[in-house]
Amino acid sequence: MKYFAFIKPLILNPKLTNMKNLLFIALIAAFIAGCSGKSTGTDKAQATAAVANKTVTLAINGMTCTGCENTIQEAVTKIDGVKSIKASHLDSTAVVSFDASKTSIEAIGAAVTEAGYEFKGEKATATQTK
Ligand SMILES: [Cu+2]
Repeated sequence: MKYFAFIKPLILNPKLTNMKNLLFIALIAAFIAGCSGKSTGTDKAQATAAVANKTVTLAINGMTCTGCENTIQEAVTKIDGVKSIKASHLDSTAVVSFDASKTSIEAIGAAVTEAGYEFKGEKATATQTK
């Protein structure tokens, strides 16, 4: 808890302990919590391989920040058969691993479009994993 060590003197200093500072501390805590809980989609990648796993890089336009990445990751993760997704607003891509017997690039693209971004199709060659 290195964050707590930083916050502790702020809490213990009586001069600083007023409502404004408590609010400030709460905002810092919320910010830290928000940043560390970011990579939800990628954790699924560890659950290894069913039958027809496929990993593709998709081209997606319209992402401007990590919030956009999260929006797309959440939308695509909901699709049955999607194993993992890592979106990058810097590259305008999303690397998606999915079970091709359960879903398709088309279905993933539809979810991206529905989330409000421009799906530009597959970018790199598909990798077949067993
Ligand atoms: Cu954004």
